[in-house]
Parts: sequence; structure tokens; C-alpha cells
Amino acid sequence: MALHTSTDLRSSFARRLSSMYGGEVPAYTTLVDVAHEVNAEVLAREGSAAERLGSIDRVTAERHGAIRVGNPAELAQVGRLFAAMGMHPVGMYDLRDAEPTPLPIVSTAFRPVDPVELAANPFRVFTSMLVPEDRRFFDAGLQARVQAFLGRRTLFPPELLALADRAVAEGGLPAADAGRFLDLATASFALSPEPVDKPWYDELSAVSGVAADIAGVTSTHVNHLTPRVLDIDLLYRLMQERGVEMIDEIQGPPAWAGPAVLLRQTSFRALAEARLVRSADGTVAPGELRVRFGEVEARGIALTPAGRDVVDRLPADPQAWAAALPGTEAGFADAGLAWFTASLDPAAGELARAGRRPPGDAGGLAAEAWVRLDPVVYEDFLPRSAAGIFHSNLTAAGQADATVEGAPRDAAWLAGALGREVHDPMDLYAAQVDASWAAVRSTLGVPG
Ligand code: OOG
Ligand code: NI
Repeated sequence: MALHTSTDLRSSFARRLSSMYGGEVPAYTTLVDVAHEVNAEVLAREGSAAERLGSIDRVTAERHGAIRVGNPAELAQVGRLFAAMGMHPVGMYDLRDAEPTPLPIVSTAFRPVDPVELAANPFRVFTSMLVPEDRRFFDAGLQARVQAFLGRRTLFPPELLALADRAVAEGGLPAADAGRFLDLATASFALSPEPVDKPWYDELSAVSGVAADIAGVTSTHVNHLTPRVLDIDLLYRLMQERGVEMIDEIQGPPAWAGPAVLLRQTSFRALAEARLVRSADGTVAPGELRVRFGEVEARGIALTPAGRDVVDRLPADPQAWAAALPGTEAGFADAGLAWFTASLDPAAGELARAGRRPPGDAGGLAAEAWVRLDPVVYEDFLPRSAAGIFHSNLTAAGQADATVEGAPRDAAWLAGALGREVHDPMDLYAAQVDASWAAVRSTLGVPG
């Protein structure tokens, strides 16, 4: 019997999570409906240009999730789970010195790294881990209690992790095991009906709302699931018209006249959800928590390090962008500011028949239309936007003592905790572009 591959498991998991989350948070379903409405409108308005940054099928199915865990052991288990779905850690985001609100977490994103896998299903999960060792947030006593609490809980049943390891070792799972894997994986991210221990939750909320969400409860859950939209400004207006209160702004690049780059995101405010709450005297009563929110994103072209150097310094002001950057894709390509893959231009055959010889340089090959350039979509996240989204959705701002030394955490540390390589996003984009040029040069017989 055919195995369910990592690609199948990733697509099924994304769908299952989406239907579970839609049941838990009905506003998410509204957001997905409006996103689809907007995408259909952009497709009708722009035709094939709307698919320049991904097919409408990919964009319609596209989601990112956000989850939060407490310690390296839990993070390593998340790594095993996502490996079975062909999702690998990419990038390290340190939100502990985020502006305007430092957060006691470090994060990575699990996602496919192969362009073919991204095209098949680009599901990605922004995954944050608490850093209770960081003295700016936790004193020694609280650190010890947080670690003990986390040490006592089990987020993922051993059967699930064993199935995940088997899927990796055997290149997939037979149907029945795949079904069981998906059931257990999805259930691991459901909101728990367990009463929340109020004094403990409140103590952690005083440090940070994120600390309480992570270590104040005995299980983990999806924080949000984010659909991709082709016109985020339109979506923002439509959601407001439907009476959904959005955060004050769209995070990331401004709406400007030039090409869409990187990532623009916005969200609606965290919703009150019914949760059982246990008070200090032991009584359990219905209460509510505001943690989970709805987010939507628009993706643009991935920028090179040179492009990031320019853009990361710019204010979110369309005029400043127009003054500092070229207004077209070709301009970005010429200036080396964004990533583009190369492929044989349909006109190349005619040029060859007319007796022309392809030039050796990349610029000439593109200018003379031997080679066409296609933008590489930004597949990652932006720490500043992530911090902004966290901040606008936290009820308690929390506190950090900037006068003490934090705990050092970097990508190498994260790789050690995960027991797997943490890919550098820029290396992935560069490798994809290099491979495309090597292939097209070999077809044209032009040495690199
Ligand atoms: C993650 C926030 C960051 C994004 O899209 O930048 C994020 C979280 O709330 O756990 O999801
Ligand atoms: Ni998000």
C-alpha cells in the first residue's frame, strides 16, 4: 500500500489544524472567507499578474501557524513532529530585546526548504520557546518553579513521537498509521478544557502575557493560523466593515508604488475565550482569557542582504520607500536588492536561430531576453512585525529588568537544543537562485 509521504502529512495536518481551529475560533473562519473573497477579486482584477508570487491554488491553501513551548526538550519534540511533515527549522528570531515590548522568548520557523515542497504546500509554523533562564524577566526562584512545572507536563504523547520518527525513517506512513499520527498531532494543539490555575497564571502574566500562555497551563495550543491574501489593504478595510476590530496598523513594508517585498501582516485583537479558572481557594468557575487572535499576511519578494540593509532602515512611509528603492522588479534585480531565479526565456530559441550568441554575464543574458527572471517569494518572518503583533495582542505588557545580563541564545544554541541544523534563510534563497543559474547556463552552454 502506498505510503503517505511527508508532503501528504503536511498538507493533511494543515487542513486538520485549520478545521479544528475554525471550530474553536469562529472569527478565524470569517477571516479565511474574507481572504478568499479578496483573492478572487485580485485575480479578476489583475489576471495572471496576480499569480506572479505563487499560484492561486498555493495561495488559497497557504497558512502559517504560531505555537509556543516552554523548554528545549519540548522544542526538540516539536522538531521531531515537524520533520515527519517535511518541515525544518529556518532562522532564529530573538524577541527578548524587541521594541516596544521585550518578550522572554526565542523563536524559529518550521517550514519546507525545497522549492518543490514549498510549491506543493508551504505550511509553516512560527515556533517560540520560553527562556526562563533569562534574569531580565525571571528571578532564580520563579525560574526554578517554571522549570519544575514544565518538567511535569507532557505536550506530545510518546505514541505520536514514535510515529513521527517512523515516518522519517521509512519515508512516510501507511494509511492507518498516518490517520493516527494526524489525530494525535492535531489533538496536541487543541485548547485544553483543564482549569487554569489563576494565581500561577497571574504571577506569570506579571512577567509577560506570553510567559503565562506558555507556562501557565499544562498543554500547548495553536495561537493563530494565518491565511495569505493578495491585497492586505483591501482585506483590512473589509474586516473593519464587518465590524471586526483590527489592530491599528499593517506591520512591515508600507503600501507603496513599487514591487511587494518581504511580508506585510495585520491581525484582529485577541478574543475573549471561555476557560475554566481555579482560584487560590480551590474553587473552579467559568472565566475567560484573551490570548488567541487572527492574523493575515501578504507575501512579497525575498530581499538579498543588500536589499535588507536598505529596507530595514526605512520608515514605513511610501515616499521614503520610493526615494530609496527602484520602482520595478527589473530595478531590484539590476541593483542586486532582491532574489530572482533564472530560466530559459521562450525568446531564446529565436535569438539562437537568428545566429545570436548568448553573452556571458547574467545582466546581459536577462537584458537580451535569453533568460527570464522570476521573483523568489519571501518564505520567512520579520522579527519587528512579530514583536509588533505580539505587543498589540498582549493584555499585560509585563516587565523586563534591562540592568541585568540575559542568557545568551543564538542560532547555534538553538540547533543544539533541537538536535538538528537550523537553516539560514539567506543561504536557502541563494542556493535556489544559484541552482537556477547553473541549470540555465548549462542549457545555453554559457560557462558561469
Ligand atoms: C507568534 C507571533 C509572530 C508572525 O506572524 O510574525 C508571528 C506568536 O504569537 O506566537 O506569528
Ligand atoms: Ni503569525
